[in-house]
Amino acid sequence: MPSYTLYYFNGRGRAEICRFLFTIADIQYSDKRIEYSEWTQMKCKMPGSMLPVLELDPKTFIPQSMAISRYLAREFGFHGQNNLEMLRVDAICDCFQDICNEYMLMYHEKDPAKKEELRRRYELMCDRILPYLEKTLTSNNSGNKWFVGDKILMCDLMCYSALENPLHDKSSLLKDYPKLQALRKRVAEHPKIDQYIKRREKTEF
Ligand SMILES: N[C@@H](CCC(=O)N[C@@H](CS)C(=O)NCC(=O)O)C(=O)O
Repeated sequence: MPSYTLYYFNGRGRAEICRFLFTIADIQYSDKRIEYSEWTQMKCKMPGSMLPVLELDPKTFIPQSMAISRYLAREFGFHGQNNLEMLRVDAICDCFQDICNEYMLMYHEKDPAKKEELRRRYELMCDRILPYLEKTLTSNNSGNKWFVGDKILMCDLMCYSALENPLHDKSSLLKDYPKLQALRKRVAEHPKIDQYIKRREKTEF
């Protein structure tokens, strides 16, 4: 097994799904949290000048949060049992990621008028995607277990991690989506995830 180092800022953000995967699979990794003061110097050395980046063995640096998390999910057995299951898992994860991307654009915008416009875009995205996710979840085991098959997979972890910041912004975000709410609770109650959430550093985003 390679040695893993995950580089990201000191926040949950786009890296938290990778941390969840390491946690649930019980795999050791080095969680390198970069201060913004270090980032200016480090930026040009990272592929694409962005984070998160996964270092696999010394000096193999891979960017893109979703590519990294899919790779980890496949390596650790949390991406589904066949190509069709993986397609389903990917589609669900990309839906959560679309919400996450729109949220982050809005969150980082400083100009009040532009922020308002971005909020509208973000809310439209939620209104489009959350009903689809609720329906998709309900179609498997009446929505009372996991999104795909009978085992917790990366898409279930995404339901927790990708919605953390949006729920912090608006705690009633899932009021019309009881199955998604209950799924998040099941994920949070998984013994390894529960321990991790209790112990992890409290960060702003
Ligand atoms: N599509 C990429 C986006 C990566 C990205 O935008 N990362 C931001 C942090 S969330 C970043 O590196 N910002 C630092 C900068 O732009 O200087 C991914 O999902 O990993």
